Amino acid sequence: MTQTETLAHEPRTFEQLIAAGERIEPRDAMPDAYRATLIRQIAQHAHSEIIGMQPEGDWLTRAPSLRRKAVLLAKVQDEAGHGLYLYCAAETLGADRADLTANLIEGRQKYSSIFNYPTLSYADVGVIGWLVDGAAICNQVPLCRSSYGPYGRAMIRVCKEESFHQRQGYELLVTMMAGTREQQEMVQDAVNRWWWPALMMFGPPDTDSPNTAQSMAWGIKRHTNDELRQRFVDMSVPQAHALGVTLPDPDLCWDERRGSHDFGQPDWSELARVIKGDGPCNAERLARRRAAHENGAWVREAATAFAARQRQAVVA
Ligand code: BYC
Repeated sequence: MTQTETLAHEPRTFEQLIAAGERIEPRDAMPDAYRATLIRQIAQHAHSEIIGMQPEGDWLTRAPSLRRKAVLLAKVQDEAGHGLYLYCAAETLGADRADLTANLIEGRQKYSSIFNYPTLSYADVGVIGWLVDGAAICNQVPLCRSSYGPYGRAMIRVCKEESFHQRQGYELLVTMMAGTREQQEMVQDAVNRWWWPALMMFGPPDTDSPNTAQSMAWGIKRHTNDELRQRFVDMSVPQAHALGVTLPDPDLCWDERRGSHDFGQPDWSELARVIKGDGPCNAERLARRRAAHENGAWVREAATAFAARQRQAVVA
């Protein structure tokens, strides 16, 4: 066997796989910092999906028709499923699911700022679908090509469902905009309240984002926060126009030279406050998650006892 043939069979290093644009799988060696960054991002993402059930879940008992209730129920259940795919992806990195939950409810790990704002009317359900799921799609479609295999594969399934979520939101808003003046005003009011928080979902500006450069070098993130924010604005402006609503930004205008929209900056101090736990609903969201965890203790105990009994039966 020649030396070249021997080398061809040697497993490639982490750096070689990343340089070749190939996926890292759980069995592959990886730097501790890569593993830690992925656990941080995937855990935050999973927590966001689970906490993200609350703002819309609040409207399940008040949906205006059986059809709207069935659609909303399906969407909220999908978010639970997304959380589960993502917790599983984190487990492939050696994270313990119970630890991740403890980190969330004890405030050691973050979740998306967007879910710390209240839902004040049924128009909010439509606007969350349109803008929040729209922002999530912009952010998550590139994550389907993330360098870590289990994360990228989970994202493919999540994105398919997010696209249904966005359409149901937009369809609800189209219906309301064809309704009474009061309904149209409810939609505009919801857009005014959610537009800036939706822009903040993409994270701080690139100049203030400590993690982006390394995450891009490792192929975890494929675009910077500002690139994705720009993509979202360019996508949303014609949709707002078609809907007949105004986006609450006096600086929003088409820049012929760049072939993109110029837009104003969100209040970055507000994002910092909400991330630190001082948003309108942070305390309420975490309290509800903590209560759900405590109320579910008997289910976990029963499942653990059942699994132990099954193992005993196999041994016997
Ligand atoms: N909120 O260096 P940066 C959904 C943190 S759920 C809170 O730019 P990175 C849905 C950031 O974690 C969608 N924290 O960080 C569900 C970092 O803190 P640490 C959720 C934020 O990671 C239900 C620090 O600020 N999507 O769609 O490179 C119903 C510095 O930031 C936020 C995801 O989780 C924020 N907005 O980039 C409906 C997507 N922004 O950890 C819909 C996956 C930043 O250093 N995650 N921080 O202490 C990502 O793409 C990236 O983690 C981010 C941040 C773009 C969010």
